[in-house]
Amino acid sequence: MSEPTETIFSKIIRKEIPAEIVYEDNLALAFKDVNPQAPVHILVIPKQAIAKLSDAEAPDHALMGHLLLTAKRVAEQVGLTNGYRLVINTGADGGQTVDHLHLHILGGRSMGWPPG
Ligand code: DGP
Repeated sequence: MSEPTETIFSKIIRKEIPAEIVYEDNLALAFKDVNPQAPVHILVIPKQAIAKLSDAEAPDHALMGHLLLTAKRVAEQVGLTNGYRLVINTGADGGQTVDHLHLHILGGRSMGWPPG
């Protein structure tokens, strides 16, 4: 398991740099992706600095569930009634570029499969 590190998302959580926040509670934050890959592209992150999904452990069980339900709630909030895709890029082969666990909510268009 890697040590949690300071990332750009840590600064967004602390409101040290701006982000278009669409939802916040004591455990999670959701904000628009700066480089959207779909008409709606929102990131849901834990406030706790878990670097990646493969670092999550049994004590994070409830938090992981909270993140999924938060993604569902945010998707409803922004009107993705026709469906959406959730993506968790994990590690180098997963294409993860920011070492703070995040769920991508992608919507507003029909998604292809398989992903690249
Ligand atoms: P990933 O490849 O799964 O690690 O995705 C990281 C995402 O984070 C990528 O889609 C772009 C987004 N991102 C990176 N830096 C910032 C930032 O400073 N602000 C916002 N809103 N999004 C960012």
